[in-house]
Amino acid sequence: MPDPTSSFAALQNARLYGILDLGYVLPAQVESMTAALCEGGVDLLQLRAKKHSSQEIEKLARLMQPILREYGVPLIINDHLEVAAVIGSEGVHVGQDDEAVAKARAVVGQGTFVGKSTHSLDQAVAAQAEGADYIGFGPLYATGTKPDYVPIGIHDIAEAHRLVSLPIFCIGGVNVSRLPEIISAGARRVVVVSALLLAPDVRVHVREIKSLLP
Ligand code: TZP
Ligand code: MG
Repeated sequence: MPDPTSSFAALQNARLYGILDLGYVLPAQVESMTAALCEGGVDLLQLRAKKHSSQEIEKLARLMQPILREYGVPLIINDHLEVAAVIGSEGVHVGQDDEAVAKARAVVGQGTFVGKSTHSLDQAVAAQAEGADYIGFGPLYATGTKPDYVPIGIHDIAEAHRLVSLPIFCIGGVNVSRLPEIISAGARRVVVVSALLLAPDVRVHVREIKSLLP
């Protein structure tokens, strides 16, 4: 059972949100990658697996949990609400085509935070009205991690922060070389997937990205 007080506080304080995406990481590497991301200093970590069964995702999530707990990093399960409920993850993440926030909350319980992907200002405002605890905002740039989505660019980031008081995690093609323009555009929090998972030294790369965030 997660401690909601500390996991909601961790969400508020989070700047760098990592995603352990099984499109980039083999199941056998899940524990070592989790440890590397935590040692580097990710503030939140999502398990995202578009091609794996619920059983496999549950098994991998349970391997991640003791490592994440040691570092005080909340675990967020993508899509699989029942897995999140069964393992007691700190958070769950839904997309525009997934269950509504209220339905997600009914499955996972009040103590688990619910995040939602948004791809426009209208969707960002709607996600806040729907009761999400945080939003992803993007993809800012074209990205192989979510290849079917049209990038939204960085020009709406500042307006999103004026309209939405929830934590906003800018996502999609975020990397070290783009961070300065993303931050100048108003971003305070980011999600980084492939740039971290494919880095030659994951720990060093996490530290570098964190040092560049405001
Ligand atoms: N949602 C919007 S973009 C994206 C998701 C899950 C993928 C971001 O991955 P990357 O590799 O950091 O571009
Ligand atoms: Mg989804």
